[in-house]
Amino acid sequence: MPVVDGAWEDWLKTNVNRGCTVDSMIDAMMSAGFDRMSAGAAVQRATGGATTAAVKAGTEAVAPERRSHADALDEYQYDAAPIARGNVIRAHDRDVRVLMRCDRPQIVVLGDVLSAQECEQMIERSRHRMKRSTTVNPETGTEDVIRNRTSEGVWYQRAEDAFIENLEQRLAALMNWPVENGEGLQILHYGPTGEYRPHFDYFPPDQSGSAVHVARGGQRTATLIVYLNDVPDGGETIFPEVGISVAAKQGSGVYFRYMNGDRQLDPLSLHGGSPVVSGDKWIMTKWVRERAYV
Ligand code: PD2
Ligand code: ZN
Repeated sequence: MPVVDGAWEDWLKTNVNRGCTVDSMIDAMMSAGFDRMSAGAAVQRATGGATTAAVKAGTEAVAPERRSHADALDEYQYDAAPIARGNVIRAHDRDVRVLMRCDRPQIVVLGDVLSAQECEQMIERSRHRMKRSTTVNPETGTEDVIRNRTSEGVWYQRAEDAFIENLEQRLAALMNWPVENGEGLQILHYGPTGEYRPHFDYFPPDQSGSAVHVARGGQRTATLIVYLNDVPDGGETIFPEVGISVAAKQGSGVYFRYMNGDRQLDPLSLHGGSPVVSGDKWIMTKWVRERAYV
């Protein structure tokens, strides 16, 4: 069983501050190999003694900013996601297959988003540009290197060249969201044991550091992750609130949407990249905003 080391302490602190539920943090720790007793004890220490019952009841020991997140579990209203219906989606220059859909949270697993050649090309052109990944500090808004995210990455400018521009047009058609609302593509590489512990992709509205990000293009509304290689063991994208795990298969992808038309944010969209057990893992991520991202 793992131990609650400094990295786990950081993770617990970040997630308590972000308003995660006690249950979701215990589930995420159990998915990582802790037993229920140890996970419960660590979460209880980190929350200053809040019990599951206290969070669910919204009573004692739950700070208001944390309670608002627990309450949101009941309140998020699922409206229609923009991604097309049907089992095959025509996405600009390619037919993409729908492999699985989940309604709550809104997740669509997709096959054939990129060809094997496109995946290899994306990896090869990124390999020499990789830098250690950062995470947005919720208090300051700055990009910090933290132990919750052990990967290296590179950002591409939107429409940086014809190859990137074509992929962006395909992803925009697939997500049915304007190409100009997309952030630049990000390529991430995880080595053995590399992981991205459970988090939300949206900017937490109650954290001061979010304002600077939301000012440019608004809130993030949805994410599309495309797997650029097969990972022999580990490296799945996990949704611990609903027990879904998506295996990394070259060319496949996972779309998930977490902001509805009323600007509510879906707490069930908590997700992470589980540790790579063997081999390595390359992904391409597209985050999209409410408005044009310029
Ligand atoms: O690598 C992943 O599977 C993963 C999981 C969760 C990536 C991200 N989030 C992300 O890039 O936001
Ligand atoms: Zn994420």
